[in-house]
Amino acid sequence: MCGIFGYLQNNTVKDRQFILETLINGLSRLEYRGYDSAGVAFDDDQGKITIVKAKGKVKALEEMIFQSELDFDKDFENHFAISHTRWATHGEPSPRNSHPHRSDPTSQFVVVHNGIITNYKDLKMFLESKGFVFESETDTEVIVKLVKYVYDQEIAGGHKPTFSDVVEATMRQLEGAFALLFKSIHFPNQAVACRRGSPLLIGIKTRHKFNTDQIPVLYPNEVSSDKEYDYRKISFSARAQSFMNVGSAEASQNPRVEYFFASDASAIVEHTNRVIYLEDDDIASVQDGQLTIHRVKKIDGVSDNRAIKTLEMEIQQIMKGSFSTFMQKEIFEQPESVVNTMRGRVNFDNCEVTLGGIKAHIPTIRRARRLVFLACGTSYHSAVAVRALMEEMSEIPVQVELASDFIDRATPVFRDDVCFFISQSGETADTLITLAYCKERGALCVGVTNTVGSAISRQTHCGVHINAGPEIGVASTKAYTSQYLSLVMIALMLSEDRVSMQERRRTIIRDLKTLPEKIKKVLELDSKILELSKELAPKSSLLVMGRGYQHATCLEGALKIKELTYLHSEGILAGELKHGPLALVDYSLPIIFIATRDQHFVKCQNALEQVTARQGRPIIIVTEGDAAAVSKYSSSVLEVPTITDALQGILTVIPLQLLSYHIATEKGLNVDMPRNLAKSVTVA
Ligand code: UD2
Ligand code: GLU
Ligand code: MG
Repeated sequence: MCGIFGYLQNNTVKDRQFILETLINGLSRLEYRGYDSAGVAFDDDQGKITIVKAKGKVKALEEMIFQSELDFDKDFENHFAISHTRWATHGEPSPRNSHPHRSDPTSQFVVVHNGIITNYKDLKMFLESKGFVFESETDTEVIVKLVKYVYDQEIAGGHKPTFSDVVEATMRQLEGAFALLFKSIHFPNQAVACRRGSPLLIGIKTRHKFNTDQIPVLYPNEVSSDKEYDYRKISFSARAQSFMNVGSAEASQNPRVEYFFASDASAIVEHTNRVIYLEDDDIASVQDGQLTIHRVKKIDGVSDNRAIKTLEMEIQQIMKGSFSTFMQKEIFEQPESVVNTMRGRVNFDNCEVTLGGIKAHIPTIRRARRLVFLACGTSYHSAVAVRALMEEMSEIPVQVELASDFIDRATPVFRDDVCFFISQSGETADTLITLAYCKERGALCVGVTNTVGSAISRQTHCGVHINAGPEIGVASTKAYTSQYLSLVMIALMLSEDRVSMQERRRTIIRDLKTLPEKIKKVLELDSKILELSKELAPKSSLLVMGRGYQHATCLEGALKIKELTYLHSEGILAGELKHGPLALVDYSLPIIFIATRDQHFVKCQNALEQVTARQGRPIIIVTEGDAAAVSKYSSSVLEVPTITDALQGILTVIPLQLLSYHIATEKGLNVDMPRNLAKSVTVA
C-alpha cells in the first residue's frame, strides 16, 4: 500500500554513492504516501546482494546506509537496486518485517511489495513443508521464497528459466493485491516488475531516440489449458524489438539507458518524463538494457501496447495525482479502500465473514454482558453508525461512549464487559487512557485501528486492522468508511450461528459486494455538490438532520463541516427537532436533511414538513428514485444509490465529505491542515 522505487542503469557508469542517493531520494518523494519503515537492496562487491532496512523515517535509513563501511566510490557500469517504504498490514513495523524480503540467507532473490497477499498462509504452509524457514511475519515473504522454489525446481530439472518466467509462475499463485519488483544474483542487472491491483510505472531515461511511442505487449505462442498451465510450455516468440533507435547493431545490444520503477510518478519526474504505466497482470522485465512487457493472456479491453507517455506535471501535482489535496484524493479513494478493508475477510459466495484478529475471541464476545465502544471524534461516529446493527446482530446491549467523558464519569466496567477501542492512528490519547482503565478492570479489550504496530493495536487483547491505507488529510474520510465497515463485519461475525439472522446477514453481505460501485456513483455527484457549496460558503451556520441509521451521518457530516470550513455546524436527530432545534429554523439557515428510504422515511417527511413550514429551504439527500417524493420540500436534492439500511450511512456521508471539502476550498482554506487541529491527537 505504500512506496516502491527501483533504479536500473545499463551501460552507464555510476558510483555507489550516486545509486544509493538516487534510491533515498526516490523514497523521500514517496514519503507523503505515509509509511512506517523503509529499506533498500543493492549489489555488494562480490556479486551478492546487500539489504539495509530501518524502522521509522527514510532519514534513519539514509543515516544507517551512509554511516556504514561501504565503498561508496565503487563504480558500476550496470546495476539494479530496489527500495521500499512500508505501511504494515501483516506484522508490526520492525526492521525484520521491513522490505526488501529475501528468498534465503544468501539473498538469491529479493523483492519489494506494495499491497496484501490474501492466500499467503497456504503458500507459507506449502513452502515450510519444502524446508523454507521464514524470517518475518509479513505476507510478502512467501512471494520471494516461492520465486526461489520455482527457480530451484527448474534448475533441478536441468532447465535454466528466464527471470520473468520464474516471476510469472509465482505470480499465478498469488491472490490479493500487489505491485512487485524483483532482483536476483542469478540474473545480475536484470529487473522484473509486475502488478495486480496496486500501481506501478516505469520511467525511461536515455539519449537514444525512441522509434515508437508504444511498447508492444508480448503474448505466449502457445497457451495450454488454463488450469493445468505450465509456463515451461510457453515461449515468448520474438524478443521485443528495441523501441530505442540506437543506431548501430552493437549499441542495440547494449543501449545506454536508465530505468526507474515506482509506485507513483512523483519519484520519477525529476529523472525523466517518459513513462509507461503497467496494467494489471503485466510483467515487465529489463535484460541487457531492453525493456519487454508480456502477459499470459489477452483480455478484452486491455490494449496490446503500452504507450510511452510524457509526464508534464510538477512534482507537487503528481503527489496528489489528479487531486488538489490529500483529503480530496482520500475521498475519491474510497471505492478502493473499502475493498482493501474487506479483502480476504468477506467471502461473498458462501456469505462468510472472517476477521482473523478476533476469530478466536468470538465466543467470549458473545457471552459478554455488555459491549462498550470507546472512541473520539470521527471514530466515535463510526460506532454510533453501527450501534443499531451491533445490537440487532449480537442481541447484547451496546453502549457507545466518548472516551474522555467515559473517564470523567469513572464509568463502572466489569470483567464480563467487552470494550472496543476505535482509532485511525491507534495513538489517540483519550482512547488509550480508557484502554488502560478497562484493561485494569478485567474487560476483554478489542482494537479497531488503521495502524499496525500502533499503541492501541499492541495494547489491546485482540482486534481488527481496518487496512484503509495511510490517511494524510487531517479530516478523516476513508478511515471513517473503513471503520464503519469493520464494525459491520464484527456484527456479522457475532451473528454467524444465529439461524434467525441468516436472511439479514445474506442481504448485508450481498450488498457489501456492491459497495465499491455504489461509492463510485455517489462520487459522481461531485460537480453538483460543488455548485451547492458556493451558496453555502458565505453562511455562518449549518444544520445536518436525519434519524435512525442516519443520525451518525449527521454528526459526522457536521463535524467535517466544522473542522474544514469553520462554519458552526450541528448534527441533529430529526426526532429532537420539536424539542428545541426547530427554534433555529428560518428561511436563511442552511439545512441539510438526510431522508433515505428506510423504516423512518415517513417520520423524516414529517420533519421536513415542520422545517418547510418555517420557511426552511433544506438540501435533501435521498436514495435513488426519491427525488420526486421530496420535491415539494426543496429543489436541491441529491440522490445516492440504495443499499441495505445498515450500510446506507457509508453512502450518505460521502456527499457531506465532498460538501465540506468544497465549502472550505471555496473559502480558500487549507483542507489538509485545518487550523488548530492535528492528525493524531496524542494529548488527552
Ligand atoms: C492478520 C495478520 C496477518 C496474517 C493474516 C492472515 C497482521 C497485522 N495481520 O490479518 O499477519 O496473520 O491475519 O489471515 O499481522 N490486533 C490487536 N488490536 C488491534 C488490531 C489488531 O490486537 O487494534 C491484533 C489482532 O488480534 C491480530 C493481529 O493484531 O492478532 C492482526 O490483526 P488484523 O486485523 O490485521 O488480522 P487479519 O487476520 O486481518
Ligand atoms: N503487506 C505487506 C507488508 O505488510 C506490504 C505492505 C505495504 O504495501 O507497504 O509488509
Ligand atoms: Mg493487540
